[in-house]
Amino acid sequence: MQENITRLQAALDAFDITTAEQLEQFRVAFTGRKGQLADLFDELKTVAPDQRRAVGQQLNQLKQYAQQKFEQRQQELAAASANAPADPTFDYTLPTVPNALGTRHPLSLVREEIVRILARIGFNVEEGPEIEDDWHNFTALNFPENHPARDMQDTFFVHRTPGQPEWVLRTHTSPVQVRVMQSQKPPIRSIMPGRVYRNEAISARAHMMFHQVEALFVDENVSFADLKQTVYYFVQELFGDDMQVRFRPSFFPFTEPSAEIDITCLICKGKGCNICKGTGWVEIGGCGMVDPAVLEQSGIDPEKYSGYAWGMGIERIAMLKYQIKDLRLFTENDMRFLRQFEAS
Ligand code: 2U9
Repeated sequence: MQENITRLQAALDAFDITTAEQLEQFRVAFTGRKGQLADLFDELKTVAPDQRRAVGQQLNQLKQYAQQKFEQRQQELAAASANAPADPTFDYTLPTVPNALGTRHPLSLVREEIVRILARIGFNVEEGPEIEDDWHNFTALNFPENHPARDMQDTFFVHRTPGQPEWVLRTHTSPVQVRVMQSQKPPIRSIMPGRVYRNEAISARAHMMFHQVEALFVDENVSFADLKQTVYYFVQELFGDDMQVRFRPSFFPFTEPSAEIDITCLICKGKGCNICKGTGWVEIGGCGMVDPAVLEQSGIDPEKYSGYAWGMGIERIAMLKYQIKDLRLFTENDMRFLRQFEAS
């Protein structure tokens, strides 16, 4: 046994550790569970009982010695590799792995494009509160007291306490235009993109929250011809030069006369398909001359000034532009949907 101990001590001393591989070889050969130290501890059973204690102590010292050597070399190797000179075979001019960038939401893309197009012809962006009073959302816009749009079914009411002012989640962005007319003097040329709310069940075609953009131009001698030219310009900038525009007579409480705006169906280019129900046209919004009563309510003299206004749903434009078939995709944050706008 003594001989074995001396031999092992010599082997431990002689073992050179200069690499990580040698460190591992040292561990396997000496200190590991099946190493030479473990073998000697097994042999302890064969030592005469009166010597066993002393030999045991010797073995423990040898084990400590081996472990210390292992740990010391391990630290030295770790320190050496931290200070190691750069790998000469590595090409530092290689491009880095690109960061995964976020994408713009399709509604933001469309809103930004609409704002850019209209900013080029002098429209500025205005914002207003999403919680509105009944007066700005309905009364100032000529909605009679019993108009169905005020009904619980269409409008989210924030307060319905008798004697308290009624607050609503705005059902359109038109109250912002009222606020602009109250606080500014003509000429007014502004657009209002923003979120609006309606008390609707969520489906592929309807949502309780969506986005609108409205345009308002108030000045002396503004006519329906000005409105039509602005819409022609806008549609051709947004959808392309070969787009046709059609105005269909309609009714809104806040405009007179009023019209719906149709454009050539983007899918069949006017030939007729199931998207446009065979008509060759799709609706993108509504428009009209601001009702003189609305101008008056907002503090603008209808004898001196006239104005046009038009409005569109941003979701509707995005659905037509990108051929999106379900409104719910805009709010679900499904990465498979959003990633498709990476390059836009
Ligand atoms: C003021 C006066 C008039 C804005 C207008 C429309 C016609 C219209 C809809 C299109 C689709 C809303 O998102 S939608 O549901 N809008 O048809 N909006 S004229 O008229 C105004 C606005 C403000 C003071």
